[in-house]
Amino acid sequence: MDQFTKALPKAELHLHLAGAVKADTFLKLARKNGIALPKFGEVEELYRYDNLVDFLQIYDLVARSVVSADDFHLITYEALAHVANAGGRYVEFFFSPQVHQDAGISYQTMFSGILKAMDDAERDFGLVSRLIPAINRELTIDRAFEFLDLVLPFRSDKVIGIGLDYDEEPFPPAPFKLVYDRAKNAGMRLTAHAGEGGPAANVRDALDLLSVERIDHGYRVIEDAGLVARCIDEGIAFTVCPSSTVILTHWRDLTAADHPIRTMLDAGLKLVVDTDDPPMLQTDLAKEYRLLAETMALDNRTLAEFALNSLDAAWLDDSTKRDWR
Ligand code: ES4
Ligand code: ZN
Repeated sequence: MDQFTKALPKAELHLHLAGAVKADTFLKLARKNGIALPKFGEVEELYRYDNLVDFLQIYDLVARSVVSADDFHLITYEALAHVANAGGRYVEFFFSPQVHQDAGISYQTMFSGILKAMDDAERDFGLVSRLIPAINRELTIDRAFEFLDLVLPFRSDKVIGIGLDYDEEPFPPAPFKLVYDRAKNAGMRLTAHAGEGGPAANVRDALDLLSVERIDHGYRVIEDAGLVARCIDEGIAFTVCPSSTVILTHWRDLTAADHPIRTMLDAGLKLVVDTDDPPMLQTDLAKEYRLLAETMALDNRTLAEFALNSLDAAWLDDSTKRDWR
């Protein structure tokens, strides 16, 4: 099983860069850049939380420990090495420019370090990657438009889309409609976190108002049978993150008959298995496949189906996808 899940050619489509910083790298950067940390006895205690709000506080602290272009290069290169090690063949990953901006970092600094590491990772371990700057939905709509002003000049074959993340429960997708319209007109691909903390209506609004091409998490889609049928019909992919549900949501038991990932799978939705924040959730891509297989008694055929879905939902051109199969 270990060999099989690792060897499966998988695409990772839902990973946050600051959530992919190893604890010892976080400590090293925080020390170097004079970032004060809460008092901890052990390194392992840094990444301990049991809900999204507490998680996001540490996530922001990790992000604020990243200062120079070299720091951005380091965390990106390590994150991509980690994906490659778990058998990832292609990755589209999020990063949160606004938190770095608020720490006084320029967009040029962020993008230069990240983009160089993407090139280096492709050269060193053949891992192709694409970047998705994501809007922090907890900030204002004005800040989201400012995000576009600062991000769109970096749009390229590597910077291919935008996302919407942070705490969905108090911050639904609908107010971001005009922001997404503008990103789409500028040629950006579109995705958003929806239906994790918020209701099925947020999944529908992400599709209808934001025009997203896929949904990150999306668990609460199962509360609306009509919407489930529509998503199947339209082939909408959901990037689900098993460990993330166990640690950051109230769906803590993957063996439960009513875990939303189980229900989504049984309903016939197109699922892509992803990590969200690998070191911060003590996981990697192969481990997430394995975890689902073990807790939900899935066969290798189903795991291979997830891997095919990951390629299918990737924002790659069709000829690249054909070469890959
Ligand atoms: C995040 Cl909503 C959410 N979940 C996990 N990691 C994140 N990073 C930023 N937003
Ligand atoms: Zn996420």
